Amino acid sequence: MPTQTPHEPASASAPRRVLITGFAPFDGADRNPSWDLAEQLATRAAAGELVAQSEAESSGAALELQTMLLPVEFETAGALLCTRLEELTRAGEMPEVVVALGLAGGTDAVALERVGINLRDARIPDNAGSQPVDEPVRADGDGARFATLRLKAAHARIAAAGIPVRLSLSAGTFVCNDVLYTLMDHLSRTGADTRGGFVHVPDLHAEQTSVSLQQAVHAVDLLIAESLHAGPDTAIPGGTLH
Ligand code: PCA
Repeated sequence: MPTQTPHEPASASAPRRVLITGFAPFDGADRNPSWDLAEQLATRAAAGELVAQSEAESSGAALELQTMLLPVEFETAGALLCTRLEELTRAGEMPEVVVALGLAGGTDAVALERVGINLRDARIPDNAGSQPVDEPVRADGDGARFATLRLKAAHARIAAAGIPVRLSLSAGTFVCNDVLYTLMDHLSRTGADTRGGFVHVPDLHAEQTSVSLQQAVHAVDLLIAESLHAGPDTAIPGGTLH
């Protein structure tokens, strides 16, 4: 009889696949907490410690979490993610959930991004020296693409865990917005049965950070757990008046 690790489910049903992306450092920084967060999630998954795992395993399936490091470059970040998704599709290993992570310096809460817009307007050059101003992400694309993660259900759960969190209506106009727009555009055009979205985190390594790395790990874990559930998001008010 083959030996089983404690984290392997008893049944042989297909794994629940999740892809997490994080970014390389940019703007002169020597690290990007979004990548540290992705790596922490992978470490915790390997140890069988994620809430998303215990919820997936209760339905008899293992959770398989992959990570991918993205460059902070307009021309390559979204394209590399799409190429990876195409490869996974060909291999029959398309993830059910894709969560892209990025740093939003100077913020004080985990931001669950609701929308990517078809606009590039860079205040600083990206890591390839490119600084597009008022250009579309995709010339023939729709104006906006919406995240399909269960953001409101996740928001409620993350807030209940005491972690600073907000629903956000703008991921900015730099490379993070590009990746969110490109991801959702790809999923929509290919008709993939995959939920996708983006999370901005504060500088988790700052001395005075309002969100610790461990809190951010827990927040994204709860977002994954919620997003692996079938059905529409919870219909609770979460918009803004202005
Ligand atoms: N944050 C930037 C790009 C990479 C990152 O981590 C952004 O918010 O666009």
